[in-house]
This record gives sequence, C-alpha cells and structure tokens, in this order.
Amino acid sequence: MADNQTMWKELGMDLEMHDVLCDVLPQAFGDVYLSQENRPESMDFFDMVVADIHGIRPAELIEAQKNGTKVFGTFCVYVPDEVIIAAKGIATGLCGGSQFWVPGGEKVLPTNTCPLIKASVGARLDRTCPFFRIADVYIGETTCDGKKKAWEILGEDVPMYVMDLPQMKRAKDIKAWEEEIRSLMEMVEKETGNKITAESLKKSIKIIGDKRRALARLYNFRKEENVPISGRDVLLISQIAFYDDPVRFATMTNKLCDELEERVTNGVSVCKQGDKRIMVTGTPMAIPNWKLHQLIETSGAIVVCEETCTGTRYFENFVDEKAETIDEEIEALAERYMKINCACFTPNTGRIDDILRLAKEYKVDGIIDVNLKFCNLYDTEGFLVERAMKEAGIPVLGIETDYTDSDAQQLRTRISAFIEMLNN
Ligand code: BJ8
Repeated sequence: MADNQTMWKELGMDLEMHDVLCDVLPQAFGDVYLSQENRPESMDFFDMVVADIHGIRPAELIEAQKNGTKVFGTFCVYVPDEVIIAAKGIATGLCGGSQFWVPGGEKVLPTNTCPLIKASVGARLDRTCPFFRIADVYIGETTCDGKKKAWEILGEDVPMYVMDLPQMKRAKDIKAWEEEIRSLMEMVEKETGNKITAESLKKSIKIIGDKRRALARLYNFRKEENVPISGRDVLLISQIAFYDDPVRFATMTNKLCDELEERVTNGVSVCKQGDKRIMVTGTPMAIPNWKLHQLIETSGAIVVCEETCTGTRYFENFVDEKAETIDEEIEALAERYMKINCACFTPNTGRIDDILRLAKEYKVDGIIDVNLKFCNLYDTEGFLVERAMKEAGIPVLGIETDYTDSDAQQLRTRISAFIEMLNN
C-alpha cells in the first residue's frame, strides 16, 4: 500500500480524493462478492486482482513503460487490441463504472449524459484513477454522440486518437472500417516505434483469440442446468478481461473453467431450487458496476448470460486465424469487428437475432433489458427488443438505471415482481 501511495503520487493523482474511493470499494466488493456462498476456489485470482485494482496492474504498466512500451487506453469493443499488441503495445480498457467519478464528469459535460461517459471523463479530470493517468494515448471512436463530444474535451488533456466507426454494415462500410484499422496501425506504429508485420499481427490475433475462446468456454458452463458459477462472478471476470494481461487472463480463466468442469461432473451448482434463469441485455457494465446483477441474484434468480459489451458482444466471433498476409489479416479483423451488434448501427436487426439465439442457447426464463440513463441508442432500441421478445413469447422487463444506489429499492421491487411472475 505504501508503494502504491508513492506510485499514485508520481502519477500526479489527487491522493486525498482517491483515498475516499479506496475506502468504499472493499465494502462494496465484500457485499456483492464475498457474501456469496459456494464460490469456485479459482475466483481467488480475480478477487485478488480487484482487491488491489489500482495497485498491481498499474505497477505492471508503469514497469512496461520504463522499458519503452506504450500503453493505449480504449473505450469500446470495436477497437482492435490485436493491432496494439502486434506493435508491442499494451491495451487497457478505460470505461468508468463508478458513481464516484460522475460529478467530475458533470463539471464539463451536460448532466443528461450517460454515466459511463461522465465517469470516464471524471476519472481523468479529477485524477482519481491510475489507469487514466498511465495511458500514453487514448483511443476513442465515433459510436454515440455523447462519446464523440467527450473525446474533444478529453483531447485537451491527453493525446486522443479517434477511430471513425461506420454506422451501417454494407460492404463499403466494412471496407471503410478496414481503412480505419490501417490508419490505427500507422498511429500505433508511430507511437511505439515498432513496425507491425504479418507475423506479429498473426501472433496477436492468436493471443486475443485465445482470450475470447477462454471467455466462450466460461460462458458455456452457464448453459448447464446446474449452473456452476454465479452471474456476478462471470461479470467480474468479463470486466477484468478489459485490462488484465491477455495471456495471463486466458490462463487463469481456463484454470477456473477446469474447476467448473469438475463442478459440473459432481453436480455442484450455485443455483438454488427454483432460481429463474435471467439474461441481461443492453448497455455495458464497466467495473465496478455490479448493481443489477446483485439485485437479480438476491431476488430468486441467476444471471446466465449478458448480451452486452461486458458480455457476449466482447468475445463472440473470432478473427480468421488462417489469414496470412497483412492485407488478409486486416480484412479478417474488419470482418470480425463489424459483426458486433451495437445500437449505434442502423438497422441493427442482427442484435435482435443474437438475443433470440442466446435466449435459446442459455435456456433463459426471462430477459432484463437494461439501459444506462441518458443512453438514447439502447433506450430507443429497447422498444424493438421488447417487441421482438414479446412476439417470441419471452418475458422481458425493461429498466433504466444509473450508477447511484438511489433507485435500488425501487428496482428490487420491480425485479422481484418480474421473477415472481416467471414463477407463475
Ligand atoms: S460497442 S455499447 S462499448 S459504444 S451506454 S457510452 S452507447 S450513451 S458504451 Fe458502447 Fe462500444 Fe456500443 Fe459497446 Fe454511449 Fe450508450 Fe453511454 Fe455507451
């Protein structure tokens, strides 16, 4: 801890304010995570990572920087980590998931901006997150309007590079994304001083592919009738995936999966008799946003799948690893990334297809479609999601929330009533 204090000081952080955050996180983590019974032992690693979230990984990143490595901060699952790794850089997710950072964002952004954006901007401007201090370059993208404008404000404080994401999925849009990936490569090569070759890109495609395969393996266990791991735990792992070293992350996730395999064989489950199987769809849940999962899983249900960017949208679909030349690899990257179905695309019917497919695969009893307050994209698309689910006979509850706890009681009432309804 003493070493952490020195590190945070050297990063120019506001230590007094940061201490306040450090004081509340362990309590929140204890309430949501350590209170669970019968957790897999291999969660130890992930618990340890979170317990020292602003210590262990930041120290690793700083060590790497001392050896000349550049760190790139990202905010969206469309930004291909493969390119960064191929140039011997490090990618780290920067999305803010705590109410603690929201007031800092509100100093410069309209109040009616989604909390994810406000928290991300606040974490940087208030100097209360080491990851936001360490990243050499931020990589934004043109997804929603709130983010686009936030990049301009963040860009006054930190080097900011923005990828222009097309908002349709015609052949020419996929081509345009390919071009954007090429431009990203040029920027990353310039920053790192390292040339990306067909070979280095092939290696990084495999590294990220292994990480996605580990997550896919983990999610598969949730399709079991006797689910061996809670939704809260899987959410935590998915959140950690955004900033941990990808090779270590895949190894530790596979280790956990080995244990889950044994649990399945031995019929060990975290479900209680009669627990309802819920899929959460909608906006992402950046760390440490565990609110909804906690409410659902303490109201007679278990979350078995997240159709979110901290869920299936992050790991489904693989980059073709047979691509050999650099052009083939870039094409393969563009194709894979443009398969993600974010509500910033129009039309976005692929997302409805995904939700229907996932509902079957994970044998869900009901869907909770969540919208982060002031996210117009997912809010509007929620109408189409709810209509499609009703047509398919899948019960759905639409909710809107933010990072505060002020609506927790009201949400609990609505979620409990929904689960009760699934029981009848
Ligand atoms: S691919 S969901 S990570 S953009 S919730 S900031 S959309 S106002 S986070 Fe996202 Fe990429 Fe899409 Fe996923 Fe804007 Fe909505 Fe806020 Fe959002």
